[in-house]
Amino acid sequence: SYDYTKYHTMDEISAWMNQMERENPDVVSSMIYGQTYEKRNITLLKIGFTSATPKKAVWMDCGIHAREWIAPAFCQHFVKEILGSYQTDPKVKMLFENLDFYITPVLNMDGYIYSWKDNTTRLWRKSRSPGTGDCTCIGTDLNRNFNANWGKAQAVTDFLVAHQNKLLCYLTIHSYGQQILVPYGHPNISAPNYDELMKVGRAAANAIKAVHGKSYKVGTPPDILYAFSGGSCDFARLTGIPYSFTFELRDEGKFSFILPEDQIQPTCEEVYQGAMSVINYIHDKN
Ligand code: 0X9
Ligand code: ZN
Repeated sequence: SYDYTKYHTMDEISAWMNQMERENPDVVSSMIYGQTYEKRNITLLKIGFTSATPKKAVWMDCGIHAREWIAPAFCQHFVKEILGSYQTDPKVKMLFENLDFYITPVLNMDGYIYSWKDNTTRLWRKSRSPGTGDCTCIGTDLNRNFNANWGKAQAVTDFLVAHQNKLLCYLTIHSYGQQILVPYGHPNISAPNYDELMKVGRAAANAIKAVHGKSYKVGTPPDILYAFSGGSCDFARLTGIPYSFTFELRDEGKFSFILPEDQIQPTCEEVYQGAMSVINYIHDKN
């Protein structure tokens, strides 16, 4: 069976996605919503009970940045956990009844594959599209281009705008730093529901800490990381999705992007509780 305590190649993850769909036809369907620069299909798993009435939804993407391998590992863990518990855990069952999960395990597929190529490419961050103008450089930072309309960020932009009315929550999974970031990346503007976002973020950090004792800081990027523009989390909030969070997973810098495989399971366990804390809050409020 699939080993969730190891990092997997894109081919393995694609096969795993097919398997999830095949084994859970009642609650999982896949959906292609864009193409990468290298012409791969960007695919999400839609998870939840089918319903005659329209449902609200939760978005989760992993692997915007190629080298952050723990992020796709988390998306896979999350899918495994909810599929393994919705029949027995009444809380997860209720989520399946009232919400759809839209989960993209690897958004930047081209970059992810490139980061698997060899030791010299392991730390690749961006997409693999060529730069514009006369620059010969390759790669677009997909988390700086959510207001400019190019590359792969476009597929997510289109999806979020098209589904904006039903999306309650946008979660984007990154590493590293152990942080829960709330909008915005700009130092002088704050979200209209900033206080509530901080409250929900702090509750998630407490849920994380309760699992293995790890501390995750909560705040806006300028307050606890650095100011920047064009992040997906900002775009989601600006578009009208009320709850938008960036999770920066382990660690705090010792191994940074090369998080050892023996930390996959504990990291995923704690962040699962953090994400569920956010999702349950949003579910109960709506
Ligand atoms: O710089 C980034 O894109 C993210 N950090 S990373 O080291 N994973 O590259 C931070 C994204 C935070 N985004 C918002 N909260 N807007
Ligand atoms: Zn990142």
